[in-house]
Formats: sequence, C-alpha cells, structure tokens
Amino acid sequence: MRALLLLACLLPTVALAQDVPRRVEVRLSSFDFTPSTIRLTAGRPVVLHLVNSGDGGHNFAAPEFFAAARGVSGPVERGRVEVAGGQSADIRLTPARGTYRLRCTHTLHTAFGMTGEIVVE
Ligand SMILES: [Cu+2]
Repeated sequence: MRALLLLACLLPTVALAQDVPRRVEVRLSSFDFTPSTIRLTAGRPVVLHLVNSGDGGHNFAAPEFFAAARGVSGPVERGRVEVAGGQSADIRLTPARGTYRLRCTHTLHTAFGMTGEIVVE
C-alpha cells in the first residue's frame, strides 16, 4: 500500500519532467558564440538562454532554424534575436531535425568570426 502511494506521488513528477524544457545557455561576446556548436534534440522543448556578456550589442541570427522550429516564443524577429550588451533573452521552442547556420548579422561581426552551428538530432 505504501509503495502504491509512493508511486502515485511520483508519477505526476515523472510526466512533468518530460514536459519541462531543457535550458541551454549560449553566450554572445565579441566575436564568439559559446558554445559555437549548439546540440539539441529534435522534438524536445528547449529554452535558449542567450546571454550577451559584452558591452556592445549582438544578435543570434538563425532564420532557417527558427522557421523550422515549432512553438517559438520570445523576442525573435525576422529569424533573429537582438541582445543588447549585458542583457539576456529567453527563447522557448521545439527544434526540428537539421543542421542550421548561426551568425551575428551586426556589421562585420560575421567577418570577425561570430558564427556557429545548431545541430538538431
Ligand atoms: Cu555580434
């Protein structure tokens, strides 16, 4: 009986754990994404926590990635997220399988190497 009660208490927790999105932090700085390769699981909800640790503004531009994802919520505009210096932004979505290009579209930042890749498997 006690085991049954324990199971009854645990079941909702297990169901909830699968729905809770995984949190993935990505740091933006001059001129890098850290990590530069972001690995996600297809169909598994995620919160991308974008942190700009620099003084200047950067963006997280991945239009194909956002277009393919489901349930995108957060400050995404035209496939990119602007993050001012010292600020952060949270984007919740469910990613679709694929390999997507990531870059910062601010003037010359891509040329300076501010690029990355999002791999969803
Ligand atoms: Cu930048």
